[in-house]
Amino acid sequence: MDTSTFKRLWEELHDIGRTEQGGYRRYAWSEADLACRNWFRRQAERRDMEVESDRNGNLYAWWGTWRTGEAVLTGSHFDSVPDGGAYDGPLGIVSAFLAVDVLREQGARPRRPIGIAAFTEEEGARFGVPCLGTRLMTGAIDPERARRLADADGATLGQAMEENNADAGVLGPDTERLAHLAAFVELHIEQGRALDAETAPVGVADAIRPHGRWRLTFTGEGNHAGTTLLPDRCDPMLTFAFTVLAARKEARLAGGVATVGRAEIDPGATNAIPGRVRAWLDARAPDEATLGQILTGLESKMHERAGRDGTLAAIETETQTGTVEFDPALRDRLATALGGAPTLPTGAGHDAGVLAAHIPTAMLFVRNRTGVSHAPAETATDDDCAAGVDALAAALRELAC
Ligand code: HGY
Ligand code: MN
Ligand code: MN
Repeated sequence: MDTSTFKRLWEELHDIGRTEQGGYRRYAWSEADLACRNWFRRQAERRDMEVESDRNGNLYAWWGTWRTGEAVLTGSHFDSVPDGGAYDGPLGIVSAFLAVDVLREQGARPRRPIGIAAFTEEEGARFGVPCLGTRLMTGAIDPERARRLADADGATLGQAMEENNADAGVLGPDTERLAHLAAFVELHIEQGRALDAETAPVGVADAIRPHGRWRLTFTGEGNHAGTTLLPDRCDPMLTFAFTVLAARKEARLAGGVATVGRAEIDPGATNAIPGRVRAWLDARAPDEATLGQILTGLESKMHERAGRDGTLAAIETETQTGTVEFDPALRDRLATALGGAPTLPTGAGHDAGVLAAHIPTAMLFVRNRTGVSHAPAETATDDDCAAGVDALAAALRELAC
């Protein structure tokens, strides 16, 4: 793939959902998401690929008709975390269209249908459940629960879909399409720096480490910041602050990671002791036992501290994903097809992680020299991205031609 060809298509998405700080705010069913969807449709039309949207709001472009065969699907997601980078998600979709171009320039005549997917709400940034589009597709979430998921303004997924003329009444498993998928290969920017150490532009994933999201609620007594004596306070902010530090310590001691990047303080007044603090914990570990150890240790220390603060603390699991082992035969077949590409695990969740329980699934990672992701500074070189397109074309050729 010629780097300038990659750059030209890549830059078509540059301004969609971009903030002044240079990050992206592309939330499911938002204006930015619709602009990405329209871009997707134009790319498909330019390539005479049939476009369809499934019952869950996932978009597909097809080279060949999937209903007749065992299709090979690639693709990723458009949506971002707040102020996320440009590459996490969109790189997999742009690379997929360019990989189709490479195959066609090579005169490939696929014996299987090839599809490109844009899965909805992978980050869970708007409705709180990551990989929502593939969880719905595979029956991993109750459609009624999904319909009622609400964003920060109280708008539900159902309402957001209806506003965009998408029928939220049909959300649910997509068994027919799943039954016609022989494999799914997702190309994604690496979220880490392992490939830089390997001096390899592209790697093949072997596993996704266990991870999850927990909602923390700390309840105390709202009161006056100036007139309430310290011994008389039941301040949930103290319990919250302690819990954030305890999460970090439990993770460090156990060999995992824990993050609290989002909190809501009620009422959020400078001169009032808060009545309630809600926060979200993201914890990940090399294995499920370690992840469990982090949560157990944290929960007991959190309650012990709440007792001292005179507050109440609660922890609720929002999503939890065990270790995902990608199909070893597919992993090795692609690593060989890519000339012996390195294989590596990831600590990041992906739609591929959801689909891996249903169909043979693989991921290709494109080198990220700084490892930064979920931040405006996320980047990959055009050369490495072009190498990623060639790798994806080779993978599709190996599986579909
Ligand atoms: O949060 C994740 O691991 C992924 O980037 N959605
Ligand atoms: Mn992400
Ligand atoms: Mn992603």
